[in-house]
Amino acid sequence: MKKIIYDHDFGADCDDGGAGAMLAKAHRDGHVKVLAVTQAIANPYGQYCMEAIFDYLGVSGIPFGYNLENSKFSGDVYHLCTKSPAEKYYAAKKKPFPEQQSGIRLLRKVLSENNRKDITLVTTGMLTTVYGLCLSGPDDISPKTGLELLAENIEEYVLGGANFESEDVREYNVRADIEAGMYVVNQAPFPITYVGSEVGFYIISGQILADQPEDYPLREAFYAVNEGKDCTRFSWDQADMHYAIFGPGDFWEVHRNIHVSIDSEGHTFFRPGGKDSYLSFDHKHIDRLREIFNEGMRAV
Ligand SMILES: [Ca+2]
Repeated sequence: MKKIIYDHDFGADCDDGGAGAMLAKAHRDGHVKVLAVTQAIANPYGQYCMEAIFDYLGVSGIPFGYNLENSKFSGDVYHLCTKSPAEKYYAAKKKPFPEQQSGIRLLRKVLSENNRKDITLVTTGMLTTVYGLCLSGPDDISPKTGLELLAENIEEYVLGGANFESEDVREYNVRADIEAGMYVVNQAPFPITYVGSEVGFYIISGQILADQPEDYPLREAFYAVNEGKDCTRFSWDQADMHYAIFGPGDFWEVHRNIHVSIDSEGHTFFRPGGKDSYLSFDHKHIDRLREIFNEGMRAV
């Protein structure tokens, strides 16, 4: 069974939560085993809300890691779609918010205990966590560096970010933390499979959330991003997660042996001959993928 580590930036946007719901259900239904869920932003409500979605969908026992290492991404904008549903969820359950543990330390522990190159790492946010993990040195958890742990345990890294349609686009996930983006994209030695922002941009999903129970945290998150008027959104992170869980299948074409780089403003450049890959898809599949993403986000 495929093992997955998921790192996200759920908070300012809602598609990370949609990807999280798809992942929780794939775990619950025995398609994958989730080893850890971590966050790139320093917004605890984003992770509280992600934990609430997993709980709502009947998934427990997965370790969640919080960004306790830096506060680059904190403040109200990162609470937009997660604070209110998280507060309501735990208040209704009469439970305190979950305890916070360091995501980077959690990942070092999970990787050091795994000892096999069979994990899929999927990220749907800025590259802050991966960068921090790469730079982490030997400690009480492992004598190995983060780079060594990643190289020994990650079979595929599915990175939601960059853009393979236009060099004019400054894609958010690679430029939001540009120091991390330039390191992970330009210097990190491990191969990366990119799901560029042009993929999810063409698939609008979330329609099904209108019919879901009002106490489903993902439903409120989607409405919050649209000021309560609508519950649909681009499917950047769901596209990333769908490939990470199910592989190429009938939908995704994987372009291999590509060299990918970004400049200091976040523009993407790519050419043949390298360690990386990127996805594309035939737009005749848009309607079917929207249905699949909606079904993946459905609670009842
Ligand atoms: Ca995201």
